[in-house]
Amino acid sequence: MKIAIVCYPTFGGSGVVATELGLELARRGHEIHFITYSQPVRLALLSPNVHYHEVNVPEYPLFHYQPYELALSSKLVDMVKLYKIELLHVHYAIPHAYAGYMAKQMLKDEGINLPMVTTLHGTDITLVGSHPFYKPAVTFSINKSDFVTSVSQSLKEDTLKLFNIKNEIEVIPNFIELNKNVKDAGVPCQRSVMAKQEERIITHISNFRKVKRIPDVIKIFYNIQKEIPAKLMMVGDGPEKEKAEVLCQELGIEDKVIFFGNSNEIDKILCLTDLFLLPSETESFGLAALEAMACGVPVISSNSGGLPEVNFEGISGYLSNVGNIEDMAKNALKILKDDATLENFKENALSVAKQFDIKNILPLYEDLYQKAINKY
Ligand code: GMT
Repeated sequence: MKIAIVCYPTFGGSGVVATELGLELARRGHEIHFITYSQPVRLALLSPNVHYHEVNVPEYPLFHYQPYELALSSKLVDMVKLYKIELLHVHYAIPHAYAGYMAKQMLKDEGINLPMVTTLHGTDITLVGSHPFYKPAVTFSINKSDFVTSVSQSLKEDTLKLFNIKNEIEVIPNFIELNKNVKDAGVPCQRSVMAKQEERIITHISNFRKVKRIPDVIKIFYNIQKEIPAKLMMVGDGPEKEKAEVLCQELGIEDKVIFFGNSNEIDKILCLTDLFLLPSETESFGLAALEAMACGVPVISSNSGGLPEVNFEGISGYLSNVGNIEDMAKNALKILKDDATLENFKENALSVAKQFDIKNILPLYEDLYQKAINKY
């Protein structure tokens, strides 16, 4: 199939899922066209099956806001005609499903039917999309998509609660490419560079937005390091990062916390990690937790949104109510207290991650694409 994928090219989970999906589809022989405003961060190599088309928005002083949706829908029309693209898959409803629908209509005018699949990722529904300023447009674009998927059952339920949806929503969970982590590639985990032999290594990876509850991450770690020797690795960048650095200083733990910024080498960090923290306010799925588990890292998370669908209580880690940092620290210590318990949780985290192997999930998208193409 010839498929156009529209996504955010940044470090966010939706862009990562879209990119990894496109790359695996290309490996399976499909022709993939990424259409977005810059090359997706996980898209290192282009190949005959993987194309990238940049959306440019010309600056004009009259515009207070530059019209990205307009440029995106025009680019979609041009690329669909040029490459004879058969299907459009948009990730994140705002504004991608809206621009996709406009492209569909423009193409229809020229006698071309372009089926559109929209994947809902989380904040496009729970945080941004349900804002009254966006709600009518988001409802419209979801209802006008040919097929709609959500990355968890919890997100599906939230969508049905928040919007007046007439379309079916199919749950297709996020996935992970196993056997790609550095241990399997024979690259040694350089643990000794990061911590002393006796220290446990704890990691958090995110976009450091409010929804991630970054101060909770620091406070959970603060409680852990009072009991056992430990280091915290904070990976990513965003609005809450500076405050987190200040909090570490106030708590006197700045020498135990390393801030990395955004990284393209997540696997190298996860392979030397003992425990992953994700105490988010809400998380439609929690891809970062799954990526950790795929590297054999147990997870301490909140129990909100889709997290219970990914992190299994007492097996791959533990889940607590949002904000209950005492419980999260207590559970972390339960996992970290001795080598045998930690080893057990590490093995279990990996086996749970295996359920989300891309090999199991990708055929669900392929079947849906075929249904969408057959619709016309
Ligand atoms: O994690 C974020 O805030 C970024 C956001 C995105 O759309 O890039 O992530 C959402 O989509 C991910 C991929 O489907 C999910 O794993 C995240 O749970 C979801 N984030 C939230 O719901 C807060």
